[in-house]
Amino acid sequence: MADIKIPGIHRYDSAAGGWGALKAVAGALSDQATVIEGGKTLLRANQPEGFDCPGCAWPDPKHTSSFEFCENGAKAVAWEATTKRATPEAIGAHTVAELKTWSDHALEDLGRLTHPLAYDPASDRYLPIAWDAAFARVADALRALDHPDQAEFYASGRASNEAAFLFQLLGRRVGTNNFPDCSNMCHEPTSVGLPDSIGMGKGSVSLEDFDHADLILCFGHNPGTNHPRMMTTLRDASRRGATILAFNPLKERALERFAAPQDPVEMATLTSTPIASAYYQLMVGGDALAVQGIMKAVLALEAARGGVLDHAFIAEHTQGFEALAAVLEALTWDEIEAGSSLSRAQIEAVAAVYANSQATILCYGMGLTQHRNASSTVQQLVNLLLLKGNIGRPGAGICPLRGHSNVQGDRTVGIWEKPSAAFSDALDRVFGFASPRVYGHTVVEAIAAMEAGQTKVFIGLGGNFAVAAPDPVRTFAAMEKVGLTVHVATKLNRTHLLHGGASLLLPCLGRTEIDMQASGRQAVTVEDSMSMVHASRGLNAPASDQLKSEPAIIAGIAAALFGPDDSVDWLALIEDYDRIRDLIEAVFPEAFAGYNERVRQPGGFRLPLPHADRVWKTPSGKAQFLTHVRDGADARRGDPEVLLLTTVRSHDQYNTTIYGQDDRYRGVFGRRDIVFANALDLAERGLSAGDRIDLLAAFDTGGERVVRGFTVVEREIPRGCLAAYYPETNILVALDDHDRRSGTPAYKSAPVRLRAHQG
Ligand SMILES: Nc1nc2c(c(=O)[nH]1)N[C@H]1C(S)=C(S)[C@@H](COP(=O)(O)OP(=O)(O)OC[C@H]3O[C@@H](n4cnc5c(=O)[nH]c(N)nc54)[C@H](O)[C@@H]3O)O[C@H]1N2
Ligand SMILES: Nc1nc2c(c(=O)[nH]1)N[C@H]1C(S)=C(S)[C@@H](COP(=O)(O)OP(=O)(O)OC[C@H]3O[C@@H](n4cnc5c(=O)[nH]c(N)nc54)[C@H](O)[C@@H]3O)O[C@H]1N2
Ligand SMILES: [Mo]
Repeated sequence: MADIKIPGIHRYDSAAGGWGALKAVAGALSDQATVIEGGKTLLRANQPEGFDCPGCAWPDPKHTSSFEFCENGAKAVAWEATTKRATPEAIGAHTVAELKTWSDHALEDLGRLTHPLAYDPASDRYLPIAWDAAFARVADALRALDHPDQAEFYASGRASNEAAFLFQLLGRRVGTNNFPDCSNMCHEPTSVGLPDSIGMGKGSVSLEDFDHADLILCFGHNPGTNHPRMMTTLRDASRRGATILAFNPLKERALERFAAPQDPVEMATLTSTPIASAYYQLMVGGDALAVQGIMKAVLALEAARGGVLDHAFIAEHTQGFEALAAVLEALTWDEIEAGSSLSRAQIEAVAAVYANSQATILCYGMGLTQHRNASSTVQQLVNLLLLKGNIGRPGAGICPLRGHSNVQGDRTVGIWEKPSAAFSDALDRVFGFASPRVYGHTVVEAIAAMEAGQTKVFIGLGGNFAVAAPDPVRTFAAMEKVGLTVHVATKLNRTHLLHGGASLLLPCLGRTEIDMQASGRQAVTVEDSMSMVHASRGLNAPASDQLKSEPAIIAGIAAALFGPDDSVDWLALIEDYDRIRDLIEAVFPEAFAGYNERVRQPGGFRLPLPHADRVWKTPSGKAQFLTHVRDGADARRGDPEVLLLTTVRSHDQYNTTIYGQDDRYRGVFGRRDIVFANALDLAERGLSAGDRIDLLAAFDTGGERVVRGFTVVEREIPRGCLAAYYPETNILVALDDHDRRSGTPAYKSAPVRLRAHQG
């Protein structure tokens, strides 16, 4: 294989997991000098009395199991529990201009922020500031707004329910619904697409359902890297004889084979469990047509032999079947094959397996949601399930794999730019004010507002807004027009360095740390991908005695803004987080009934999921088959020269946090400046594996959006498709290229051109 000669590119022949995973953790821990502290910390992740692992949102069996080993969870914990410190001296030793030249890795690798800092324009440095002075500056800036919509309240999904609830209350009391959040870049097509179909923007399955499914369909997610604890579930299902079908342009090792690092037999014998029974390498963005093809073939099987569809379910529980059948009838196999790059025979094989399945679960991730028509594609997935009544019964259902460990919970408690009327009314009732009804900004809309010079204050509750967003040419410039930027953060990142001259860095406690308040040690709560709410308690000493908890920082700002006579006693809420949970319960009396009591039960509790009981909260009271006239979502815009670039996570990163330079399961070591390509596409352009190339955004009239000097690596990937790492290639994703309905950027189908590197 030509690739073998490229520096840093090797063949990875082992299964995912196994001894490689154990070695990698040892590496991550020793680098962060947390061998002892981190080791202890790890033993408490996802334990009844421990903290919720910040690595991902996959549920833990009742939070009562023995320690669930997970390499990437361990890295996330070690990165937070590091002994490195970004002290005022360490940060103040450099100008911001200097820091901007550092890599994303180097910025975060300074370690944990220890003191509140304020940007000093005279010296171009961050200098210490007292907490009270910092709160007063934020309050002054918010008070000085001409209009509340001049503020943006960004949230990343690591924040707890308690922090998120206070954050949305602060923003709405200021008077805006501008809550751009990481979900807008992630699973918004789920939050937007599923309610029209099944009345609820969340998954319907529980962990137990995986014990009863005989078929698991995996669309566009890479669990070996991004949801490693899911591998245990998939391995058990596979061993039980369940069929697992993977749909992914890249062959991901963990979906092919997995050795569980916790299984002594697999470890000792170097064996592994095959995961996917069949692997379908569809083209980037080909899912909508692939799924419609599967449905077309399923209907053909029904016509030929009967007994395939669940007619009783369709009649009693759904609307729109005939319209869907008509659209599928009209869709040609040529169109399906060309648009998915799967053959009719392959698609019919999937349909045959599906037709015979008694209980099917469909899982999906970012490979599905980050496209120009993603909300519609999510609805096609639901259509497929509805055909056989695969929602709302044991062993069946839809399973969106959420990203950040509490992104779902943040939305539940109100981080949403489009609040429902019921929610707004409840807030007004509980807090006695008129909350804003005009919808606020998504991430993409927030960037537009900043670009237009409308934004005076940006407050970020975690995250790395500008680096996570598309098109840094425009986004970075937009960020530098904001009057005051405020970041509640654990570590320094590039977004913190982009501001319009006034900026505050407010360091907070992480999940792993003890949160001590007036009434004693506090727990926070989080919701996993399957709507289980449970408590999380840190156990490490805080990284610095200056840190405040996220809820305390938000309350500090609010108290400074609204004064001591405010109707909400912000500082009293912080003394005991039970009081915040009581308020959440007051706003959501059904979902969170008995919150404080139930969250103290081992494993917590499950939020109500009507669709899991076949109660459809749609206007018609039925689940809807939804069809979509082809909505011109062709990202290539008919240009055959244009390739579609999908941007993915490596094994050594957490979103914009780059732990290391390896991507072990894809055989990439010590580098990230590569692009995976099909050999024929290279040959056609006179290129070969190992060549240095430039990637140009295809429809960029400014000509500025280029990635230069990457190396091409030949991979088995469908013609016309490329894959590279995020965030290095975000410059190729246009801000205007997003799912029309949800605003989620099309990070997974950026139209690009490839040329030999021009030095
Ligand atoms: N260790 C670790 N864990 C994480 C994260 C992390 O960065 N690191 N991030 C967290 C977050 S916020 C999220 S959202 C999740 C992300 O978890 P995933 O959804 O697994 O994330 P990605 O790496 O973006 O890629 C998804 C997969 O989609 C495939 N893909 C790309 N384009 C397409 C397509 O057009 N169709 C199909 N069918 N597949 C496609 C890619 O090849 C890749 O295997 O993980 C969470 N957990
Ligand atoms: N090209 C491309 N772009 C993408 C994606 C993609 O697949 N491709 N994926 C998108 C997705 S799915 C997502 S979710 C976004 C991620 O967008 P974000 O959620 O904004 O980004 P993160 O990289 O997760 O944020 C990392 C920062 O969070 C802070 N942090 C870490 N822990 C804590 C904590 O406990 N509290 C606080 N207050 N701060 C903390 C640290 O300062 C750290 O630098 O990126 C999106 N961007
Ligand atoms: Mo995400």
